Amino acid sequence: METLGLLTGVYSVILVISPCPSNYVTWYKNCYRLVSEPKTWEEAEAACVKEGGHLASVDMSYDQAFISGAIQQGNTDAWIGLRRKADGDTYQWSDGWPVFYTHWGPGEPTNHKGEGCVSMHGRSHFIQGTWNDTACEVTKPYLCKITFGNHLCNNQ
Ligand SMILES: [Ca+2]
Repeated sequence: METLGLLTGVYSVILVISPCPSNYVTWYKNCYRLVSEPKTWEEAEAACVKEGGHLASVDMSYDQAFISGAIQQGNTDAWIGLRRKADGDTYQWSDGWPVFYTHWGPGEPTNHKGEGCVSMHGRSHFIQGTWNDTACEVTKPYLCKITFGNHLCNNQ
């Protein structure tokens, strides 16, 4: 009974106080914000970390659908949190999630040298919502994600 009371209390707090900062959208225990000011991938990740999150990871297909919708609100491609590791072969999410799911565009990732950062195509692209590995130094809008209840995911 004590546990039930505690849980009821916790849920009440969640219902009353949104766990997301006011400029974020809440979806499935995560907060998302599309930032239109273009930054390089690393600057964008740093800006998201400053707000208590990371560039958005896409953990499953329903995340892909939501995140693609969020990015289509802007005009152009936007950075997500995927980056190729230094070994050149595998990718990792900046928030430490394992890479279970990918949604590469046709022929992607092209794996050109120096193009290890991943953006999602915006609505102006014919394959909107698909992923593209591109040069990390290019500046793009970006999507931050804060996972509430678990801010301790600062894996590198
Ligand atoms: Ca590419």
